[in-house]
Amino acid sequence: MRTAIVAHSDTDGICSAAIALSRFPGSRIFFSKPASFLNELDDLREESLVVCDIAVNRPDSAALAKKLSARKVLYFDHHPMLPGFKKSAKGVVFHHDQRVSSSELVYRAFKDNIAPERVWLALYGAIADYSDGTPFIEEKMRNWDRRAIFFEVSSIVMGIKNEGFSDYSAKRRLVTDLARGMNPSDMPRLVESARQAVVKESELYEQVKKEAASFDHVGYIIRLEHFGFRGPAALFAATATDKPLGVAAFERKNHFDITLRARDPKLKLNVIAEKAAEAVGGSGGGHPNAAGARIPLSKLKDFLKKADELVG
Ligand SMILES: [Mn+2]
Repeated sequence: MRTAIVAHSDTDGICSAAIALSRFPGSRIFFSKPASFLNELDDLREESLVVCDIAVNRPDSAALAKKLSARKVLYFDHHPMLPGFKKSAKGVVFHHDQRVSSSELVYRAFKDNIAPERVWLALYGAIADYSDGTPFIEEKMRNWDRRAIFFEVSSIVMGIKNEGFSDYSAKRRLVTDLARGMNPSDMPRLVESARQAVVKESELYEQVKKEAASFDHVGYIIRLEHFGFRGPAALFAATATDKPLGVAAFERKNHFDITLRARDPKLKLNVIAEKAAEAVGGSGGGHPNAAGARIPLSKLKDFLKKADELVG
């Protein structure tokens, strides 16, 4: 049976896909997003699917459950999932745990059938997704030089922020090479790309330091150029204004794309993003420590005020 691997295109998704490809060599690799996954499924002719790190989009969940039930599917995810989804997607095998990265979930499922060194991919994906504090990952980290592991993680996390590695075909090549046992630092030009991204990120900090504004509890920055640095932009907005919550708002054609990060680990950013966005007619969500929202263009101030209230 032919297998397709469908993954989120961030480092956790790439590492998840590479572990899955080690398990099912020859599979085709696709990248997708929650909002487009339902439609993109129609382009896949494979009967068997391994889905990695793709959150279920709430409005699509019933239709998605139905489409997935018609195939043989292994679904690995760590995003919040509607309780009814797992039941209605009959026959789909779920590996779902919000406390761990997708890479950890995929590795644990396939570890007995792949090279033992593929555990590195689980470590890279987990660290990239800020999910390396789990008992499983902590135990595995003890076997290796954590400084070398972090070098590899930085090479891929920062490297894919630049053009040349940010498109799907470049990422598909990374998945293939990682599945063959190459490390991020072995990939031609990836380390140099990561270095350039680090330079851009420090320029970004200088810009945020100059331009960030704030409410009582929220530092924010709008109209930044580097869309690929949303997380750091939001975090730097909090740091530069000395506030617990940071927001970066990117103006798109018809809406603002908002990213939230916090310096205070107690803040539940997915809850803040969802409530503040819904209060202004938008939508939001994500993880407790990394969240985002999409809101109407005219509602930025209202969104920020609401987020400010929710923190205070
Ligand atoms: Mn993930």
